[in-house]
Amino acid sequence: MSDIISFILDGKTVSATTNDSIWDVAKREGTKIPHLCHTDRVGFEADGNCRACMVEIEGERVLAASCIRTPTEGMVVNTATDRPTKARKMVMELLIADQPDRAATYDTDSHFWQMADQQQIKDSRFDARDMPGDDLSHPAMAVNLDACINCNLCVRACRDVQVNDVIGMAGRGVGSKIVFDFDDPMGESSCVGCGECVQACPTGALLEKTVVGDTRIDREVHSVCPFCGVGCQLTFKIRDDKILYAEGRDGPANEERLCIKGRFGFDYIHNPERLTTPLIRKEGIAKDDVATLDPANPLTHFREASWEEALELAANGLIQVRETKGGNALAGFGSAKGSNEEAYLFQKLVRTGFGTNNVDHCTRLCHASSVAALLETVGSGAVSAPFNEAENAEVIMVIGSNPTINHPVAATFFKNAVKKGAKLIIIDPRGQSLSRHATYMLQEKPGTDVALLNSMMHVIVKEGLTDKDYIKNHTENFAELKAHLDGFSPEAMEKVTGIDPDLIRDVAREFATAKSSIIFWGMGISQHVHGTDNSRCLISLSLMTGQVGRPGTGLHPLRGQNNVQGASDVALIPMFLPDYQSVEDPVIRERFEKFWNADIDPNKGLTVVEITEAVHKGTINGMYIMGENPAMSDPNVSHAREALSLLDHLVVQDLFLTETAAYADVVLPASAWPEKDGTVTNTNRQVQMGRAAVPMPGDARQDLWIIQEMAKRLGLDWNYGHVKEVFTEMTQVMGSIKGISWDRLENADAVIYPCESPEDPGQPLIFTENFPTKNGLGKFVPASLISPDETPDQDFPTVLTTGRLLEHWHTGSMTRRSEVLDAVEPEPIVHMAPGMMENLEILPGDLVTVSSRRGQLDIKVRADGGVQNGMIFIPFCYAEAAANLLTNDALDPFGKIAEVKFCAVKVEKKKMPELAGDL
Ligand SMILES: Nc1nc2c(c(=O)[nH]1)N[C@H]1C(S)=C(S)[C@@H](COP(=O)(O)OP(=O)(O)OC[C@H]3O[C@@H](n4cnc5c(=O)[nH]c(N)nc54)[C@H](O)[C@@H]3O)O[C@H]1N2
Ligand SMILES: Nc1nc2c(c(=O)[nH]1)N[C@H]1C(S)=C(S)[C@@H](COP(=O)(O)OP(=O)(O)OC[C@H]3O[C@@H](n4cnc5c(=O)[nH]c(N)nc54)[C@H](O)[C@@H]3O)O[C@H]1N2
Ligand SMILES: [Mo]
Repeated sequence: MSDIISFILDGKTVSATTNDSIWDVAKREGTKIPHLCHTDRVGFEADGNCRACMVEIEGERVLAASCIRTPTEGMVVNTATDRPTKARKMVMELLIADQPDRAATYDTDSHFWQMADQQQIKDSRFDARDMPGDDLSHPAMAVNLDACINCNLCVRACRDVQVNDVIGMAGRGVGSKIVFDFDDPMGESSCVGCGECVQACPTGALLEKTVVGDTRIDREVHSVCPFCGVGCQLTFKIRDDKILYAEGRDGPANEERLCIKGRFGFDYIHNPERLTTPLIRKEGIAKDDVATLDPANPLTHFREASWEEALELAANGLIQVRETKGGNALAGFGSAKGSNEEAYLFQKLVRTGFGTNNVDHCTRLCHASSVAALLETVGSGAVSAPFNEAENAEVIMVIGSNPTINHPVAATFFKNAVKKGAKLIIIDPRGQSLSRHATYMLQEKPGTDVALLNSMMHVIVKEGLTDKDYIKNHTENFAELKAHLDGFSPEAMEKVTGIDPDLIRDVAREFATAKSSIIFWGMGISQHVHGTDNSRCLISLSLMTGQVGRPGTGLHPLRGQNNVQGASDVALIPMFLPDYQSVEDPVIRERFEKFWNADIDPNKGLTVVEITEAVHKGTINGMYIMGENPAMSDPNVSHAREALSLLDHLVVQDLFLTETAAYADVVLPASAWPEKDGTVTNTNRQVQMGRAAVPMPGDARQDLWIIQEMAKRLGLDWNYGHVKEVFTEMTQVMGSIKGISWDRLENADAVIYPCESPEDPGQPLIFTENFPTKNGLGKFVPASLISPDETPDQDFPTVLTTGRLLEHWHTGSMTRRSEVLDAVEPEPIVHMAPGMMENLEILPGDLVTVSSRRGQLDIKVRADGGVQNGMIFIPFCYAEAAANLLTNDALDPFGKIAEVKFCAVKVEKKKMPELAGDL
């Protein structure tokens, strides 16, 4: 049977594939059949429940719902004849009967009313059913079931697309309605606020709260989400220069999906605490006098200044250090939250204006160890395949990563794949919401991944499950690894990992024998003193089973910040020039010196935590920090804060008076992502176009402008007119993006690299033939067991692990200033196992004091069955209980990443102050 059939639609012969519905073909032919319960967005199955799209098929007694009916050869279909037209109008009229008065409805111009207008139906002759009214319990979304037509789109959005399974149908007949969980108010249900239901709702029964009663939008701007590395394309919906909400766009990474931050989390840019004018530290205010500083009222410590004065002072302070102590007494932290162009100019400024390679950014605290291992073994730090390849994987392994919280849209694709039959292996000391979709959940002891992964590889080798051809043709050093693995039987490792040897064997067999297995990993792997070893094991596992370089296979360290991939690519790192070209290689260096017309220091620079140390030692005296908040995000943060206070000169360029800016001599108010044009590169290596949507507040300026003004004052002769000139310069020095031009990106919105020529569509899968190493081979590097740097003892018997919450971004500077996001998670909490709470005689909501060798804090307790006994979890977004006061700054020797996933602490019920005397 041929895949293409032809049939007659309204008298015209048309063709269709066997996947098309009549509705699809009609749409293609320009015929607008009304539709309510149907959308052709990816992930939504047709349901055919509303009957708004009925058509007539000759020879059939009853009308057919065109959205679920597939045409067959020779079929004669009429959409515009009397019978279906009348039937469709009747459906609309019946539905309107149940609608609230149009003028009073949440969305007077909803898809529903547009469909009614299209059929010229205004009123109804029928009686209304009585439905419950408003549910305004959720901070971001309003529910008005009165307008609901039970079309089921929200149920499918929640169940099939995002796979959150919160919304269902309940009741019968006229009493049937959608419910959240067990008919809970939305705000009290397990809803994660992704808003997929709102985007799908055709009637406004579910609507963004910001537009209830007035859905007018002045403008729409297509851009990318500035939160995580997934890089969701979105459309900002703007009225009166305010972003009211965003809608998912059909980007290659997100296919129209978003999460709570990307849909509802943009009001941080309109927050009254935004910096709107340059600030200069007042005479006589000590650097470490931060306790009384209120970010809403900086004028106690700073005075307002003109841009001219602030820039002069900012640059002169740096020049003074450069002239008295040399360029290596300066350092810069650039930003992974801004654009590629900003990051490129920032590192160029530090290298050629300061005269040092002391330039780094948050990647050091993030995937530095993963990148160190990847560069060493396979010659490239980028992911080998987009995360969307999960779709083609038989086995998906998620290790040390909590994607429903941290890469929520990527997680939806993992869940979709599991629904279609993929097996999911999760390896994490802590349970997570993805666990319920897992085939295998290996809840190991924290910090034992080398033991666990080596024991998996031991099984694979002993049982002969390696891919011998792959090992022979594509790798080196296997013999050494094989010998090394001898001592790592699952039985021997059980006491280290706590995992049943049989389970290890099952998982090892599944991974090795699947047609395609893919690995996703995160901070649970990288943020350890043995982070590089953890990654080496993952790479070895992939290589020995040949699970790389084909569809559905690969190595994917899920990148965190929206532009951490891009910031690293453009060399916001101390050891490389753009495209990971060693700064210590004289040939490469000379090429850049010529191109930039400036000298470059031949020594690699210092990394984030090393810079803090150098400040303490007095060898670094001046810093320029743009779009990073180390006074919250650095490990052992008291030590890091002290370093900031010791600097002779500190310039901070941010949106807010952050904990870091509190130590600055000069604060420069900058542009937020939705206020600027520029490109970003997501975890998939997709370079995407961001566009300015709204103006900057007050006298805040573009980051790109500020960097250039600083450069000028530091003696550099730069003349970039438009941001695209910076991008074009990048393409001249970076082979990876050589084929991507600004114009191409303006049209395509996303191009994946490596992309060698304007004709090259870009390469989603890499390592298909060989590895970008000198000999083209991937290298096995054995890893031995190393304990965490600080293990529990009598004084500090509990393990502290730190990380994130869905609603908050890192140090909270942005999301705690978003009303919606802060409303969901408003206060510091420590997550603790119920068993441990019982031992400590603590109830949820009680205050505890958590202390480590480095600091202490008071924090409220939340019961969390996912956390192991003997362990606690604290998110690091809360300034009033900063988790990094406690963490350990011991470093992985290769990646120079700190062990923020493991340190020893003591937890005590908070002692209330004794009341003085009798009352
Ligand atoms: N909502 C939100 N999303 C974010 C961010 C944010 O701040 N907020 N930040 C972004 C950034 S920059 C990053 S890097 C990513 C981080 O995203 P993830 O890598 O998912 O980050 P974490 O939550 O820090 O840690 C991941 C997991 O590691 C586990 N873990 C801890 N110790 C171990 C261990 O010893 N072994 C194993 N196997 N697992 C362990 C934790 O239990 C946790 O589930 O998120 C990005 N997305
Ligand atoms: N305990 C613990 N500590 C950790 C981690 C952990 O898991 N546990 N994770 C580590 C990881 S993976 C990371 S990536 C780091 C993140 O550490 P940071 O990068 O320091 O954290 P952010 O809060 O993302 O800081 C970004 C800053 O940039 C500002 N900003 C946002 N957009 C712009 C812009 O367009 N222009 C300018 N000029 N400024 C802007 C924000 O206001 C904010 O102050 O934290 C690390 N620290
Ligand atoms: Mo990160």
